[in-house]
Amino acid sequence: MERSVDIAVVGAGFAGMYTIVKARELDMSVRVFEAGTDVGGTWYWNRYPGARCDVESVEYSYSFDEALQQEWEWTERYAPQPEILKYAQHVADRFDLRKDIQFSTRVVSAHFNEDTNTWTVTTDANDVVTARFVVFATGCLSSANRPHFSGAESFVGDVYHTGEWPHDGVDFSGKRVGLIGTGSSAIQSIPIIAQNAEHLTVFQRTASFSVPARNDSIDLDYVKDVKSRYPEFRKANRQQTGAFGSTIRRGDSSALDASEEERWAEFERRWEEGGFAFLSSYNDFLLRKDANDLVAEFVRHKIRSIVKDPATAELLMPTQVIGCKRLCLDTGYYETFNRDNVSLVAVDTHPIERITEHGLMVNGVEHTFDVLVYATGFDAMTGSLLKIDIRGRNGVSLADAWHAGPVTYLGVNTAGFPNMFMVSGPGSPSVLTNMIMSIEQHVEWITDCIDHMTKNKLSVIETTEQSQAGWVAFVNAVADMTLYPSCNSWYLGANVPGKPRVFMPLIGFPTYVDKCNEVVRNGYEGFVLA
Ligand code: NA7
Repeated sequence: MERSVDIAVVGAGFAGMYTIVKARELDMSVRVFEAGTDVGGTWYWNRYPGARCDVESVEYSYSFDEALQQEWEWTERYAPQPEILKYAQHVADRFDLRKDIQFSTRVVSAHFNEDTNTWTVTTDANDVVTARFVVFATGCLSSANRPHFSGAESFVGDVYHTGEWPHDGVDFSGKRVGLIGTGSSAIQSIPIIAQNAEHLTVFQRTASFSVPARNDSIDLDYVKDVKSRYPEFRKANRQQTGAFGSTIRRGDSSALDASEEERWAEFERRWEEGGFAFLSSYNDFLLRKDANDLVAEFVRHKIRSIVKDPATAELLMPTQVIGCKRLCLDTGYYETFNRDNVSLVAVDTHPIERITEHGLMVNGVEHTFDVLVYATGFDAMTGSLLKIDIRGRNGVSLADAWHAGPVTYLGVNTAGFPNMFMVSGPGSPSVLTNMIMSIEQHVEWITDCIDHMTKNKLSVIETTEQSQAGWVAFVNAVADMTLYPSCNSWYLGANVPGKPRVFMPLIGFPTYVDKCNEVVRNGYEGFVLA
């Protein structure tokens, strides 16, 4: 392998893979480092039972190659993890991407050298590579959050984290399982683990809102229709706030303007339809608390009607604003609590005290099990970046530059870190969108920028403190117009103790794309090029 490349990339998920495609178009050398043994990123690691995408299959895929999108066949409305991983592997084969990827290699540091305007990237395999540009394609949900509980080492059984699941699966039959967390990963895996295990005890700190996914075999007539107009379909999706769901009927009036009967009938229809369409019946659920209360109450009513034991139903009742944490889509989640082999333990007012040899203690009571599953989520958006020793000008570390929370301009660059790009970084729409659409837009913007620099013989691009301060203020001002900041979500970093509380993603994909394009039209306004 070359010791010097044009572009060094960290991560071979969908972002890293597409960066190879674009770098080759520019005739630039590229080296991708990937900790896993194959491509796929998030979908390589998250192999827990029931893992599946919550964006529909025909949308959660690359759009950059017409032949690719025509030839690939999805089998379900929402693709399961193994199928998405196969898709990523298919793309790697089709475009011969693996020859530019070094697998089983974790990047440990990336330092900017001010004399040469290059980056030196080092890995745990003792590689030292010099690159003109470094692209962090490290993913938003890739750094597992493992809360520290005292006594954790004393537990004698097997321990798993949903985001780092063993490749050959886990057989829970005959086992008593304890599972911590009730976010999306838990809500997808609980129904399946419950079918397999002797007993499942779920430890819930905050009840989540979940609506039926209504996953099914894919509708082949729908696929045929989409494929007959794929570019147009993609364009329509890119015009949506979340870059997906152009086929969702979106109500354009306030929930408060409808009569109670109309509203209830509409909520019922959406509940039957399944998926994120549920929150699109009216236009103000994330803008007005009184509108939000109406739809939240409908879900609570559903929980009461599904869960037979009133005390369990009461515990499962979410109290926060619906949608301010990502809405979960499930298959039989609430129904699972009607099983005799499933119990629910609240750990909100009485948090988990400690882990013991055979279980864990809550409120002085020991709950015992053979296997412990952490479904405790991720150090989202910043975790994977801050695990790497990234140093920019004057040897300043990214961790120091971001000590009060991540600061970026457009979510692609941060002041003091020249020629460094982040794909779907904090401050970009990323996790609030169909990630693959966001990834394509970012990778294209970044590689166009690199092309511009090469053609104009420029060696350095970096944003300024002023540009990023303005951008962070803008991201927060947009969030503050909504109910998003009202609960303790990972969007705010609230799930990781000690993490600065800052709303990280930008709401509104189309406006963001317009802004990125305007920045380019104005000669990379907000950046300094030299
Ligand atoms: P989430 O959504 O962050 O869920 C993690 C869950 O773990 C959540 O219920 C947390 O409760 C719980 N948790 C975290 N730390 C603790 C401690 N210390 N004690 C008890 N419970 C804890 O992660 P997921 O993996 O489910 O989903 C992440 C995203 O992936 C999801 O939004 C989709 O976009 C796909 P909390 O709510 O913080 O009280």
